[in-house]
Amino acid sequence: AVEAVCLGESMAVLLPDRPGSLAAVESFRATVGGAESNVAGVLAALGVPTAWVSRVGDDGFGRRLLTELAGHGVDTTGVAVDPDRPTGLYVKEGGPHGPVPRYYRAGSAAAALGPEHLADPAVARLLDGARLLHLSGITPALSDSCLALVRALLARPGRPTVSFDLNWRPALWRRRDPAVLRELLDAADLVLLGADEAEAALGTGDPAELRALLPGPATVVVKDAGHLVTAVERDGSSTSEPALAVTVVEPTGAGDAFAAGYLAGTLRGLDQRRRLRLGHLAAAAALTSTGDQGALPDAERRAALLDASPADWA
Ligand code: KDG
Repeated sequence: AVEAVCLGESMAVLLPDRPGSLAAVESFRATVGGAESNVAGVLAALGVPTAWVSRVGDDGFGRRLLTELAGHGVDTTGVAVDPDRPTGLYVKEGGPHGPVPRYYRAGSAAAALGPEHLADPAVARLLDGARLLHLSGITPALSDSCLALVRALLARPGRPTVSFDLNWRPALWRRRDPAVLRELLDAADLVLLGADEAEAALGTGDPAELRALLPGPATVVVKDAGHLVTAVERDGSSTSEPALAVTVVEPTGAGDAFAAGYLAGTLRGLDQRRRLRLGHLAAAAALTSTGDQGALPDAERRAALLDASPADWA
């Protein structure tokens, strides 16, 4: 049975053949991406039966997404195919401060997601059976109906535990009020965010201040710029764990991988320190590979790494 459900839009991704303005790019490599489906793929790789719930267009990019996710062992029975709207697309343009996403996703199949999709029998079955529902701050930025869906999921009677990754995407909030994010995060059970994005979206990246701002969730997990991650409980007690020192090949997907590792550890009943470590391990795999998802060490190696003493760890 499916233990975890990740809901959100995924897109086709076009990677330019050179850094800099798209005006000068001659060719692109096509791949796929999407925060929540990245989490789903890594959860599945970690042995957690996981479904991705979304909508795609009746087009080649949509079929590519379904094939890719199924290839990662993710259940896609909750993904609807929209006959009228396209699969979203984004292009990564190289900017002076790193790659900037250029989105072509307004009016996409996934942007049409709304509360009525919870009545879809395949989606209802997944949500009723799962222990964990993973959402992100991208979905409520996509459309009014997507925001309504996120609200309905959080208010759903008997809903699974909800984890919510802030995933601040300023480009998606230009014409919407991001103040709603605080209300959504506070209604979740577990919140994951980076200190810098929390500063931009919520006005503070400080773990204690974030805890005061978000009294609802049982745990708030804050990743700081130096890659120390701190899980703060409701009573203010906290556990911090540093990231692995790795040579970064490509950072995309590392935050999603961290979330998946942390969530897999939570579902497996690991203690807080090992949850954070499993998050760091999964993030390290993503950081040291070119795709959104890297190859994880096998289960035996993971267990050894999770038990390593801090001196062995760095
Ligand atoms: O976390 C990686 C995602 O940012 C990427 O895959 C695209 O989901 C995406 C988004 O909306 O930015």
